Amino acid sequence: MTSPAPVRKIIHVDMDMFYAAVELLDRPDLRERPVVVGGPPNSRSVVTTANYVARKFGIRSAMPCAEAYRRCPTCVFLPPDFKKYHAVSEVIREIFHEVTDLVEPVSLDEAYLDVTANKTGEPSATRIARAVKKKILERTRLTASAGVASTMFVAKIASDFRKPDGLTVVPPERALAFIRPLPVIRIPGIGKVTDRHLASLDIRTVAELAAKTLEFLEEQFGSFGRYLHDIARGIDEREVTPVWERRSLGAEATFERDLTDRSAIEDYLKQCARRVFAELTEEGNRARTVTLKLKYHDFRSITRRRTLDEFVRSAEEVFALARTLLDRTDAGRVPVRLAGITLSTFTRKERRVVPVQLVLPFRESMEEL
Ligand code: TTP
Ligand code: MG
Repeated sequence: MTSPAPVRKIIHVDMDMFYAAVELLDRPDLRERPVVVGGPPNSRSVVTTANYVARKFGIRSAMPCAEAYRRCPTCVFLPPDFKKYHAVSEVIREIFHEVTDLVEPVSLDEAYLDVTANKTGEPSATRIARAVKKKILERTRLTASAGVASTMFVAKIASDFRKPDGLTVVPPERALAFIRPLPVIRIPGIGKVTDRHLASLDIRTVAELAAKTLEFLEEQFGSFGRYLHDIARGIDEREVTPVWERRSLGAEATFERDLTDRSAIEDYLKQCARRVFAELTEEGNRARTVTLKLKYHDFRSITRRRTLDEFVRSAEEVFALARTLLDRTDAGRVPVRLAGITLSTFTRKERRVVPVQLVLPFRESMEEL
């Protein structure tokens, strides 16, 4: 007989107002001011993030900068500098890997760590999380929030529970009590649309979701229904998957208002391309496939994809490809509510062993090794 797997100990770490916090390191004079990281207010770019002072005005990620300016004309707009975020991201990843190699980065500022067995000899995930936060503060002068739980989704919700500089620990026996009163929108993967759909069914809290049967949820939400059913019961068997096993990397945003102006969509895709390419490089990964995703105003989702023979080499190239893919959509004619870019068909740099004597036709298959 095999003994049951030990309860997992998962930490989710997420930096506080990441891009803004990094910018404020260089501009401490702006600490008490509302600050947005994004293009100038008279451009069509969107807010990447805002500091907590600006959030009091209702300013959020993916909101047009013009709208942010309307809400808060005294706001300071700083242009994003991905090199800086990249550098900080590297530092925090190093800290994570001092604890465990079971690290799954979600973006430059966010990762899951499975510390069930770890390199530190410390059995308490709470103490490890505290130590990680302390190291991050010491080495980057920035704060992070962390959540500790036995499943990935509860750890993620927990890290967001008390921000900034928070630490929320949810022991397995308290997980259900912790999630049940929460509004369903707090469940990772539930956006405004699903939230509205659930509200129309009188489901507003996780407890109300848990009262529904699997059949009912599958009927309403298709395959996503199974996820909702399990999550509401605290079930999440996903495992922390280190980056080299990851298959794709993407960024997307739902706009505040549907966009019909094609160049406004392009502006957002340009930001997206920079972000995903920075993260890809950060991971030491390379990608050959660029996928453009759009959701039209009527919630129709479409994807357009292109796989190259060579790796994409720059954010500019990712953007150029996304733009040609955009030509194959109705963008500009039909209002668009969401856009995003995903990179896939990865090969790790280190693993790309292409013997020089091989002639070109073999190259494709070799790159998959
Ligand atoms: P988040 O962790 O979602 O946000 P945040 O770190 O700014 O704030 P919080 O304290 O609530 O965690 O995203 C991390 C960074 O990713 C963020 O600083 C900017 C970037 N980003 C975008 O560029 N566009 C987006 O739509 C989102 C959500 C984030
Ligand atoms: Mg964050």
